[in-house]
Order: sequence, then C-alpha cells, then structure tokens
Amino acid sequence: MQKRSLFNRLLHFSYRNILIFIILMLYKLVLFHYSLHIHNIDMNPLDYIIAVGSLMLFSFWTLWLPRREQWVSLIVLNILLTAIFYADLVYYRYFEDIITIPVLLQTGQVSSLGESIQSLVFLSDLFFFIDWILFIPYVVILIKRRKRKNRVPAYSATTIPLGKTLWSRAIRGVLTFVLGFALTFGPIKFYSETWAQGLFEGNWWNMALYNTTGLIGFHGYDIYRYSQEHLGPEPTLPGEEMAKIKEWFQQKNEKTTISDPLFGKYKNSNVMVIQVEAFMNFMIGKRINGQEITPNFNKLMNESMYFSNYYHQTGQGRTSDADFSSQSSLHPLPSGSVFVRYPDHKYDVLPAILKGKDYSTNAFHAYDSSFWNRYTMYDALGYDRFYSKNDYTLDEPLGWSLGDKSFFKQSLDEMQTIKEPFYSFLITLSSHHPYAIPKSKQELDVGEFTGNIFGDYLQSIHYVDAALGQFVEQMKAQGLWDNTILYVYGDHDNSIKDKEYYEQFLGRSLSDLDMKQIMNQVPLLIHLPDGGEAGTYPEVAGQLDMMPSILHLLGIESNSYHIMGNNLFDGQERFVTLRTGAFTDSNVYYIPSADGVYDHGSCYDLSTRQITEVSTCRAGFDQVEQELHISDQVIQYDLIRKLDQE
Ligand code: GP9
Ligand code: MN
Repeated sequence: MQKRSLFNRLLHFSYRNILIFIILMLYKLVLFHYSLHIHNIDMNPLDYIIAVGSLMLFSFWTLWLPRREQWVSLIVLNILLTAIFYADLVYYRYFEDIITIPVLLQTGQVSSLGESIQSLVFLSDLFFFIDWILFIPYVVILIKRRKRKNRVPAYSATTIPLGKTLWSRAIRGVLTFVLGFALTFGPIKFYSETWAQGLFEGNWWNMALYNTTGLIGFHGYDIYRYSQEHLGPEPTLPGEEMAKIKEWFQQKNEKTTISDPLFGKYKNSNVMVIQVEAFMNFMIGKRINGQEITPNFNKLMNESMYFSNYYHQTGQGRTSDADFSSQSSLHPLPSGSVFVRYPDHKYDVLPAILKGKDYSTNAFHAYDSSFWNRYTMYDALGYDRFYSKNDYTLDEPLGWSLGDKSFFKQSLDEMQTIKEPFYSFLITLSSHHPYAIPKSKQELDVGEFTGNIFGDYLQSIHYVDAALGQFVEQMKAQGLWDNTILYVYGDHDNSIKDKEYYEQFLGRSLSDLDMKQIMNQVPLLIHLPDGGEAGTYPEVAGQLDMMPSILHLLGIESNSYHIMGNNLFDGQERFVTLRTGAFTDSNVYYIPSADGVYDHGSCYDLSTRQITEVSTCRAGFDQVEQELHISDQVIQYDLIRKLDQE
C-alpha cells in the first residue's frame, strides 16, 4: 500500500486541484484589484468571499471529470481567466473601465489601439503569469512522469466501483456549485440591499458594479445585461414610466426662453463644428519655456466666445460619446458606445434637424469609416455624406492616419463643392494617445518634459493648434469666415493621469478637485460670423449643450426635441452632469465615490474649493440620478421614436 500524506488524506485529489486553482486565481484577482489603484479602495473580507465563490462557480464542473481531464480543464480555465484579467487591466489603464461585450464587438477599436497598448504594458505585469512561468511546466513534467511510472489509471476501476465514482463526483460537483453560489450571491445581495442600492437598475458606472460583484461577477453580469438587451422580444417601458419621461422633457423645455436677442441672429449661416482629439483646457493660454502651446487658439479667443469651464461628458465610448452627446443633447451610455449599441434608434440630432432646414450636412474624419460604427451611425444621424480615410489623399501620414493639417486642408477644399448653407462636422486625430508625432513636426521646446508622454502630448497639441491656425486662414481665403459659426471643442481627456505632470506643468500642487476639473474640462470656442459676443465665459457648460445652443443661434425652435443639455444663450442657471455621476453648477462640484454611495462621495464648495457637508450636494445628486436614468431609458427603449408617435 502506498503511504499517503496528511494533506492527501484530508483532501480528495480533485478538491486539491481545484483548491490550487482557486488560490492562484484569487491571487490574480487581488493583484488585478490593487493594480487598478482606484481611489485607494481596499478589498474587504466580503470581496474575498465573492471572489472565492465566483471561482467555485466557474470551475465546479471540473469535479465531474476524471483526474487528468480535470487538470487539463483547470489549466485551460486558468489561461482563459488570466487572459481576461490581464486584458481588463490593460484596458483599464487607458479607459479607466473594464471590457464589456459591446466593447468587444468593437474589435476594430482594440486592434487600432496597438501602439497605445504597448505603452500600457509594464514589466511588473509578469506577476500575472508567474504560475505559467513556474507552475504549469512543473505540472506537465509531473503528469508525464506519473504516466510513465505507474500505469494505474487515476480512477482505478479495479479498486473503486464505477457507479460509486460517478456518484461521488456528481455530489462533489453539486456541493461545490451550491457553496459557490451562496458565497457569490450572498454578499452581492447584501451589498445591493445596503450601499449598492439601485446600482443594478441604474448601471451608471461599471467600476461601481465591479466593486460590488468582483471581476468574474462583473463579466457574468455584463453577459446577462447584454443578452437581456439583445436577445428576445424588444423591451418596452410601462406606460406610466413613459408618461413621466415625457413630462420631464416638457418641464425642461418650459424653462427655455427665446427672448434672447441672439435667437436667430445667425439664421442660415453655415455651421462648422470641429471636435478636437484629446484637446484639454488646462494648457489653453499657457506657455512652456516662453512659447505659447496653443498660440492660434489663444489668438482666436480674442474675437470669439471662450467657455473656460466646459466639460466633456463622455463614458466608455470616448470620441463617439463626445460626438453623440454634442449632436443629440443626450448622455452617452454607462457602457459601450451608443454608436455601436443602438445605431438604429431615433435621436433628435443636429445634422438631421438642419438637413430638414435645407442644410447640406457632411461629416469629415480621415480614419476607417467602420471605427465606432460611424459609417452606419452617420447615415442614421442624417449626414448627406461621411468623408472618411478613403476619401483623402494620404499626403501627410501621421499617427493613425492623415495629419490634421492636410486633413483640414482637404476637407475645406471639398467644402467648396458643397452647397451652402452647410453643416460640417470635422473630427481631428493627430493628437491621439500615445501622442508620438515625428521629430520633424515637433516645434515646441518642452524642456523637462522632453521624452515623456506629457511632453509628447504638448507637442501634438501644438501641432494641432498650428493646423487650426491654417484652417482659419483657409476659411477666410474661401470667404467662409463671415458667414459661418465656428464651434471648436475637445472630445475628452488625454488619459495621462499622473498628477505630478500637471503639478510640474502648472507649478502648483493640485487637490482632488483640481485634478477632476483638469481631467474633465475641455475648451469650447464659438466664433460668431460677425465676431460678436467675444469674451471669456466662466459659467459651467458641457458637451450636451451644443445642439440646443446652435439651434438657438440659427433661430430654430427646439421645443419639440428631447434635450437634456443647457442652451448656452438662454440666460438660465446651468447644471452639468457627467457620466460618472459627478456634477457641477456654479456653486458646488460633487465627486462620487467608486462604490456609488451618495454619502461616500465628496461635495466641494466652489467658492472655497474645500469639501463641504455632503448634504449640500443631495438635491444635485438626485437630479443626476434621474437625468442619467432617463437618458439611458430614452436610448435603450428607442423612446424618441415612441414619444413622437404618440
Ligand atoms: C478614431 C478616433 C479615436 O476614429 O475617433 O477614437 P478614441 O480612441 O479617442 O475614442
Ligand atoms: Mn478621442
């Protein structure tokens, strides 16, 4: 008789295997969590229990298999989970979010980020694969050696009757499943009844969901959420919910006034909107080593309206979210991009509205037309034509595609053939992460930032600014300057989150509030055809405000549209909701906590810039919850189509 160790006697081998698997994967989940560095939120004991439970749920079925098959299955599960965890981590470093099914369906996006992904991978990440490096080769050798030595099968039919083996395997599997289920869903239920109340209905932030369910649970929930939305019959909202939403929009509309003298002052003007890639507000008007970073933008500010507290309101859909929110005055979705998830739903959008007023409507972006599903979405948004990469001559290759200088030039050349009045929407690309523009195009002396990503960012912005300067000159030369509303804004932040860079650049230490504002503010510049209303406008504003504001200038009544943003010209107090659930008005700025619990968030008094009593932000928080929820419902249930039919 072979001698068995205490460990062997205490634990059946199949439990032993699964235990090793769970310990290894738990280590990786913990490593994942702490690699995120999210607001210093530690894993609490319940999080560990959820992690163990979900790993049991993921692997219980391997207990039904014979020894060798169980090993192989556990190794395959290990490889699969490690790949998912690591992909999530790399994705998080760039997007501050976890990969979801809608994101996976945008595979074009992920592969186009190739160059960026390289800069998001660190040597210390090898710790994710430590078991592959050490453990798996060992197991393979062990299995081989065993096979050679004792040819007795793992489940020896000679010693244990087959029926008994099958029964005990079945029981072990079922027991593990039941225990895994209890360990996973018990704590999640507890969370959802306490601090995570409403989270699964609201779905406002994937990171808060992750903090509730753990990583495996998050993916499970994401699959569930996706199949709910996309499989089965079209979802409908109960009548009373519809009525509430209708009333909400009506009330919002009642507040708008059209008595302002600017209403219709620029009727029938052309409209040129430029959405600039990763164009942030903090470096506007600033110098480095005596050189202006955005000299052309700064010059334009003298004869334009400059909004110095303009916020991007984007979520996972990044560029496409900035585009969607600006055109539709609705919020982007909590996960994925509206462009990808609901391109077939109806929206009140600027291009379609202007097309209805006899405008020529065109979108210009020198990149693959399928990216962010633009080709499909732009058709639905009412553009006559989408000029994408194939419509441009690649005479200035830069970064992902064509340099912005040539992009602007070719776009304006094309506009000479387009009937006026026109609505032209242009999206730039040269200042895209990781901001590596060729040496020959680097004109700025970025001093101490030379060779790092922040310096590269400033260089690429300086290049884009020069492109903007040339664009304005060409507009003037083509006779467009005096009959066109020019609306220029940044799409979102630059994904560079190291506070030190900003402190070094701005020469002062920065609070949490400063950092939030820096990362969320993009500049907005509106040049009116007669150069009217020029000046700096510090009142808060956001991307959702574009559509109603442009309609206002053109004298188009917007009462029948479903608008969530502010009209920048109606003189009303403004309120800006960000997709994370943060918000600001002229008095406060609320930063939500990663767990989504209201009390755990920070409410800042903007007059002192200090944290104040959190209850000061309560009314705003409720408003934000309602607003984001309504926006999500409008998009998901295709409500604009339904409300219009009523
Ligand atoms: C590509 C461009 C970049 O077409 O819009 O998108 P982003 O990565 O910034 O969302
Ligand atoms: Mn972008």
